[in-house]
Amino acid sequence: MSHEQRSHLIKPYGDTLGDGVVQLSFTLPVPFGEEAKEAAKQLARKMGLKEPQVYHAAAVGKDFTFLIVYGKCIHSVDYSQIVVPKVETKAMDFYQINERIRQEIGRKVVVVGACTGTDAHTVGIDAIMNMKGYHGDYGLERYPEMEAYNMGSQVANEDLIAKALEVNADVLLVSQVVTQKDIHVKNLTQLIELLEAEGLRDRWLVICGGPRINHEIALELGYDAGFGAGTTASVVASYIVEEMIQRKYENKNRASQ
Ligand code: B12
Repeated sequence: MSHEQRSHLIKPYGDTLGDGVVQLSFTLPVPFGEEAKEAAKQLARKMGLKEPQVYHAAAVGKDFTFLIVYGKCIHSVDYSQIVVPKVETKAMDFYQINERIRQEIGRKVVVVGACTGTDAHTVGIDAIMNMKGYHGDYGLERYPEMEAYNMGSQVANEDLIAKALEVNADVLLVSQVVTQKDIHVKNLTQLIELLEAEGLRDRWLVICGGPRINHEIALELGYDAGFGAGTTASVVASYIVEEMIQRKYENKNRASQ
């Protein structure tokens, strides 16, 4: 294997490059003591860690032990083979986005968002839509060239669709935070099925987001795009605007053919 190829194989880095050192923390259902530490080391070896060492162990109540273990990972991955589908739109700022809408769309972009199903987490959708935004990045309600409707949480998919029809939306934004028993997958899938059944799927850009959502999952579930943890409104708005402009030109081209 050439040096070039070898250099793409990566593993974690602790003291010296390529030493593989990682830190694990976990709780075992046994009382604090030497047996708990030995059990942690044996588990770490089974996980592929060489020379495991217990750096910290503490009782969590009388029957549980919390442990921090260091060890050397024996595995590596070939970084040159990593492919991650993601939204490729170049992010613009608040001013550039509004200007782009004025120039290229010529009317307000209408966005309806909600955290759907039984999911009661509003903070994520608020971060994207509320006036004050998130991380110093204004939410969509602040954009003069956007009309943003935030329906809050625990919104039924049917109600989201009804609102989108009522306000003649361009975009649906769906937030899913709870993922227990894959409830997010069921819920996100139901929305797409409803849209398809009503012949509405191609009418809107449909975007989902949440801490365990990414673009790849979103595409698999039939969405146009997906955004995960740490997303800011301007990143989403940049995607919306560029995608709408691209579709506008594609439709024009199709019509003139
Ligand atoms: C605050 C909170 C609550 C609050 C919610 C208050 C509210 N008004 O939202 C309360 C106390 C009500 C709550 C309740 C519950 N919670 Co809670 N909660 C949290 C907590 C601590 C923070 C979530 C949060 O606000 N994050 C901050 C926001 C900004 O981040 P975010 O949601 O990821 O959003 C960002 C991105 O994901 C993205 N994004 C999100 N949505 C969208 C949508 C679009 C369109 C786009 C583009 C982007 C996008 O952009 C956002 C900004 O970057 C998390 C743990 C954690 N630290 O994350 C648990 C957590 C989410 N909750 C959890 C659970 C289990 C529950 C309960 C089921 C607990 C219970 N047994 O009752 C209930 C759920 C009830 C229900 N019906 O939904 C679990 C979920 C586990 C899982 N994988 O399913 C977590 C992870 C805690 C845990 N470790 O167990 N919770």
